[in-house]
Amino acid sequence: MKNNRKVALVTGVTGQDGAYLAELLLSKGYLVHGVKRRASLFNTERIDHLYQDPHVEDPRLVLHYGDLTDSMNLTRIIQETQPDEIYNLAAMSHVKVSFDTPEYTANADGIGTLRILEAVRLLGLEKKTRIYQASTSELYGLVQAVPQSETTPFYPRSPYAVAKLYAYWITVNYREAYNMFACNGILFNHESPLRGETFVTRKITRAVAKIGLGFQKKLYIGNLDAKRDWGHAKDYVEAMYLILQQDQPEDFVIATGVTTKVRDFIRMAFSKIGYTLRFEGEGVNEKGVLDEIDEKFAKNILEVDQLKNKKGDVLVEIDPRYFRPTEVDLLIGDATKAKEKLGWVPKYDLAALVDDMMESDIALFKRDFELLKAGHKILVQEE
Ligand code: NDP
Ligand code: GDR
Repeated sequence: MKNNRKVALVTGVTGQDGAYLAELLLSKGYLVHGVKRRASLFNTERIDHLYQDPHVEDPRLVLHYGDLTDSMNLTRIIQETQPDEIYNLAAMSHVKVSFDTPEYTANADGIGTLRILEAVRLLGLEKKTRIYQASTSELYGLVQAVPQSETTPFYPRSPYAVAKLYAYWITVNYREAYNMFACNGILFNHESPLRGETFVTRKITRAVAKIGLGFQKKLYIGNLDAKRDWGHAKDYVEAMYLILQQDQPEDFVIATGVTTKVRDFIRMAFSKIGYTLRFEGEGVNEKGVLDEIDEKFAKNILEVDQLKNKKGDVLVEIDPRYFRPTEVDLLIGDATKAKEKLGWVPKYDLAALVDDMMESDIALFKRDFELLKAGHKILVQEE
């Protein structure tokens, strides 16, 4: 604590959750230290609104160059900052990419967590510093039981999830072995206007916003039938904070308890630009309402490859390059423990999340459209 201010160290501060969490902690009066990787560009877009000139007296947000793969660097930062709380959010967080970079993912996401725990222990900070580990619903992987809670067995299905499994258990082990206040938040998917552009929800809202504005013709997508429990990142960083404010260190599932297919997220996003998306093979009942899609037929859609809107344009096309070698078919979380013990109450449901993301992406591309009209060359890159 400095000037009676609590000190937090946030790894992954340039990411979606890091940005929302830093904002939350600053609003609570914390001094926030963020670990940022060196990149050839600034790469601070998500936290630029929080930026403070490092030359000001008593800054409240301080960035440090660092990397989860560098033990000495992490140890030095922890020694210098003497944090009351560490939020370990840094990770190679893309499940599909982890199949391409499995060793790196294991190093950063798995051993990276060990490096932090061990640094805290070696520095003799285990009684002072509380640690939050960003665990994930990907741990559940191949469905063992639903809804998934703190007691559901894990069965990871990707190099990412296997690395996070190590991180989960080493966090539990350090808590039990050294009495450290180290906790896992097992967070289900959470999204926002700050979500990385290659995760499915943001990819969809960007594409749909651009299709609506006439910038893009089609959305290329992978598995339409995966089911995810999607919440809003703003709600989820509140839970991270609450987990570290408890009397006892414990692990918590954070989820909405509602699961939705990728195809239905697409449908909701298109409805925001006034399109009723009809998936190939879907009928319309006598009230003009789309029939529920038949599960057997849904499988065929992957072969048919096309989804059509009412005018018959193909707006969404399956591209197998987005399939994963092993998929997680169904996630639906049970956050009863978090609701009861943390008093955690999410403010956003899925409809409000889609609204927020669509409004933000439509505004973003309208601005790009103005720039184009004014003669600026802009590159809007998609996967
Ligand atoms: P992002 O991908 O948006 O952010 C990841 C952050 O980690 C970025 O700041 C990134 O830096 C940083 N990072 C990546 N590799 C390293 C490294 N080797 N050393 C230091 N920093 C690194 O992820 P989210 O914000 O969505 O997620 C935060 C955490 O929560 C992650 O650990 C993720 O695995 C986990 N999680 C996320 C969920 C979600 O639905 N969002 C659900 C459950 C868990 P850079 O900007 O330089 O790339
Ligand atoms: P996920 O998120 O793998 O659940 O991991 P992602 O948004 O990448 O995928 C969700 C589901 O959508 C399917 N899908 C596609 N996914 C992507 N990225 N791109 C596509 O074109 C596409 N088409 C279909 C996927 O197959 C999958 O079933 C996220 C990350 O934030 C992790 O870090 C975090 O741990 C988990 O959420 C909880």
